[in-house]
Amino acid sequence: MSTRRSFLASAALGAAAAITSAPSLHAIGFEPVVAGGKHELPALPYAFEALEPHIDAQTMQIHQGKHHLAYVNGLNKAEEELAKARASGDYALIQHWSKQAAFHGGGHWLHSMFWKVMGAPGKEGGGEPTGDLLAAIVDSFGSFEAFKKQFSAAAGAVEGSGWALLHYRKDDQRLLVLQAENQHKLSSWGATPILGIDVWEHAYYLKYQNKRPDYVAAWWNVVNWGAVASNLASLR
Ligand code: MN3
Repeated sequence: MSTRRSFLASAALGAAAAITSAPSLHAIGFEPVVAGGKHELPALPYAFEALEPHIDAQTMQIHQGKHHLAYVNGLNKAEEELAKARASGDYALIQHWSKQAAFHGGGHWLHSMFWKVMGAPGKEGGGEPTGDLLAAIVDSFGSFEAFKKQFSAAAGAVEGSGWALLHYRKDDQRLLVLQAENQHKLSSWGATPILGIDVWEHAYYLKYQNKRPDYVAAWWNVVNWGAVASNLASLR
């Protein structure tokens, strides 16, 4: 290898290392993490084992490090291919890659939100919402218990892979419990998710196997209500 080539190779490696070893607060939540025009995997705001015993470390490791990463890579690939297809005017390919971008983009966005709205049980996670968030929940659902029931039922009833999501709709200032199939289907325009639970099997199967309701019941112990409240505040 020539000196110049080995310099370029090590510079490229250095750049890659710098990107992956530089987690920042911008990596979490609604703010997209983009470097050099590419989406990046956000850092988890806690350790893999932080959500134990409700969500096990191995599940978190695979979920964030493999599944979420695949959505990030899939979104980057779809956007690249979409640009090429648009340049060539191939509308069949534009259609194909648009669908891929919606699926992987949905996965990237929802997982970024999902990590942020959880926290260590007994610390950031668990308990009940307070303040403006609690008032909004009571306003829209009657009580916190009634909301929990609706949300758990929505999570249990997702057909196949998907999410239960609490949305805020600014137009009428209401909170809505909605489902998403896969990462993006059943979206409701004008409403933004502020809390969500991933009920794809990869989110719980290692620990809970087929018992999705047990996973949903345990998940309430790791909900970070402070993060949900700040998601709501950012939309008010
Ligand atoms: Mn997932």
